Amino acid sequence: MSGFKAGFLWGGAVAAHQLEGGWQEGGKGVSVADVMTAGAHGVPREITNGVLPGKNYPNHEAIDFYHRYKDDLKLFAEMGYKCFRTSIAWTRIFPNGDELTPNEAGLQFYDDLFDECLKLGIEPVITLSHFEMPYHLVTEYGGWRNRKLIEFFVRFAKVVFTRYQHKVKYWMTFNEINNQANFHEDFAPFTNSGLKYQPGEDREPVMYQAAHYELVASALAVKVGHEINPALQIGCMIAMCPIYPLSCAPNDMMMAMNAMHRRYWFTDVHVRGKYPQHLLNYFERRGFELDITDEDRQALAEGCVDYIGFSYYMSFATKATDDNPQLDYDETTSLVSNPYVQKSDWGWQIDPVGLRYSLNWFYDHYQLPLFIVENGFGAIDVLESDGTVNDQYRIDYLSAHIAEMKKAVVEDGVDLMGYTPWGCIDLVSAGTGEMKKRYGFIYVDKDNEGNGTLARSRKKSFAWYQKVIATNGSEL
Ligand code: P53
Repeated sequence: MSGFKAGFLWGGAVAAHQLEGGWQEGGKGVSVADVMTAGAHGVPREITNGVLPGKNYPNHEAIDFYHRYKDDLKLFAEMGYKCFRTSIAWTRIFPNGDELTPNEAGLQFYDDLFDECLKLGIEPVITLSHFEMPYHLVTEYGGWRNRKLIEFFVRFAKVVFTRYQHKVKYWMTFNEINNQANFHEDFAPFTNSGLKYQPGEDREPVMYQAAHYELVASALAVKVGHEINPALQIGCMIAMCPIYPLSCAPNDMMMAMNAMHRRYWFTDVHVRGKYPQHLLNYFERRGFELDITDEDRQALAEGCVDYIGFSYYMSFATKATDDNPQLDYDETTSLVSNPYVQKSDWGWQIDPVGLRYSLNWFYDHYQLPLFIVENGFGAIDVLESDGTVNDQYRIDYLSAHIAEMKKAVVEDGVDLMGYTPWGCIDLVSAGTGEMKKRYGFIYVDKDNEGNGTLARSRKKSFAWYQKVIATNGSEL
């Protein structure tokens, strides 16, 4: 007995903008991902004003899944996937975001994609907004700082729930909605919310306002989704990096608690339909006056999610300092290196036990079913002359995480729906725009500059994961 329930959703996860390419095909509009250049570890991606000549925009072609998905899905089926998590590119359905009627060619593309999945016995798991909102909503409306976006998002959600309700049961609204807790950098505000800040602007209240509108939009989408079809399971999606105290000094512990409050209150609103008191007190102390109406409060209360989807890659650590008497958490300055764990080449702390801890943390707080919709190891792979990739380090990472996941289920009693490792086929990194930060079981021949044949080949981890699924997690 492996401990995972029958029908456990083993699979893999991707996002439209990171693999589809075809950025102008089928009437697709420009998304925020289409105006981001390639960066590297320590070199941020540039967000350009529209698509400029001579720049390298890795998402435009990505790995050309748009044309190759049938073959890629066959490889997923060969691994035994029960489900496949991807997103619907909002710009294929509403190219500018503010149209009244959807683009039929975009809708047809996802019909075909989902049909192909179902034919292979693979259940689609769909994110509505995964770092790829229409760029037009940024230039014309200022992104999610504008209340109008609620209406646009809910229209989009309604159209796709209605169209795909008999093909897609599992949905998530906003990918890693809490990334924007990291508001001092430009990446998360832009990818989460289409926010561009003015120089000197007080970023923090803008982030809270944008997140509020998204949470209202999410709640309205959950409500309308259940009205369209009560069988739909609609979840939230949280980037979980549990934050440990660097020591057991009481103030380090309080610092870690505050940090968790500041990074994970989003889940409280999604699950409980209201703001936690600590955050309302924080708004008051900081003098943030946000546009939160009674109607919004009602919407939040009526659109609670069915499950919690989350990503897990790493844990964080923090400590109290004398210059921070309120023990406020600032994601840019408050994190410290954890001396007990190793790091990836991109500085991500490798901590399998943190996954067990996270599963327990979520379940203790919310008692909702959990779905690990991302986990994985971004690494530099070497394609051998015989076409193989010996990615034992990826197998080591994933098997250690699955072993901890199993303890959370078997020993701790957590209700876990499924597990979809990130980037099950190599794709464009969200954070850096690189190809060389690879996560896949399937290698894609393409480099950071965009050269390569786009040919696919099975890595060593392919057969390993196939066996994991075949044995329902008994053999790691
Ligand atoms: P990349 C930061 C922290 C945790 C997860 O990330 C993150 C990020 C943003 O970089 O993103 C998620 O590609 C996200 C995916 C992304 C994946 O993790 O930067 O949902 O779109 O590709 C891995 O290595």
